[in-house]
Amino acid sequence: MQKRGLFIVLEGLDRSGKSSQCKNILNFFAQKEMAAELINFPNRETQTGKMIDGYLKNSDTKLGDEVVHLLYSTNRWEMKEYILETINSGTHIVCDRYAYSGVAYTHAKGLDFDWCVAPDKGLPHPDLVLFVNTTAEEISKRAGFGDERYEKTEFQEKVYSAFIKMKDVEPHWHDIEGGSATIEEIESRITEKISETLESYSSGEDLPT
Ligand code: T5A
Ligand code: NA
Repeated sequence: MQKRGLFIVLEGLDRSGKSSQCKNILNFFAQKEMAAELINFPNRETQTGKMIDGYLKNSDTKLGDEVVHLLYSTNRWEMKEYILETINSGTHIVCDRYAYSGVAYTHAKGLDFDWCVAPDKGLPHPDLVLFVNTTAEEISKRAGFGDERYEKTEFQEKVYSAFIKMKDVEPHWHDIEGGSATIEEIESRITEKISETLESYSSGEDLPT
């Protein structure tokens, strides 16, 4: 029986290096001759994604915090079947941000934690959530920081605290020490954890719930 693919999520603050690491993970799988695909949220290509993109790039766009939260969640629900089909066909998924970002960013705006969690309940559950743990102060020094709506140090500090809250409620959460580590150092921490997971999950196993 063919083994299903792993569903791996990368999380972290803006500019924490998630996209760079996602590419590294794809290379890691390619070297092992394993099929893997990259997806990312927000998926700016879909109907809801275009609304989110406009909201992020243009600070004049007025959408209530609840509306934005539900758009982000819907944007994930649009991809539910695709995620399940891909994994069940034996292809690994590397996912740049997921429901954890959804909760962290909206909770950071002051909305109730449980309310933030609710709309994503029932989505495919990842095997591994890799949190690139880099603080707001560290990322504020990076290239491009400040280009989009949420890229303000004070707000990123709140997002960071909200991510830390999720550690306690997500059993598949793994901190990857970011900080002053180089892209290569972070990459080796990530691939070590993925190698471990590849060995420990068993054939035909369903996604964790
Ligand atoms: N959002 C998202 C919500 O509010 N709710 C949700 O439900 C979801 C899914 C857009 C925004 O949407 C919010 C969160 C975001 O504010 P996005 O499109 O994923 O989300 O945007 P970002 O996460 O901001 O993407 P970035 O490209 O800005 O950040 P990455 O992917 O974390 O970082 P990356 O790899 O592009 O690197 C950024 C820079 O840092 C350097 C890189 O070379 C690059 O210049 N860098 C490092 N420098 C030093 N040391 C390292 N270790 C480095 N790693 C990378
Ligand atoms: Na950004």
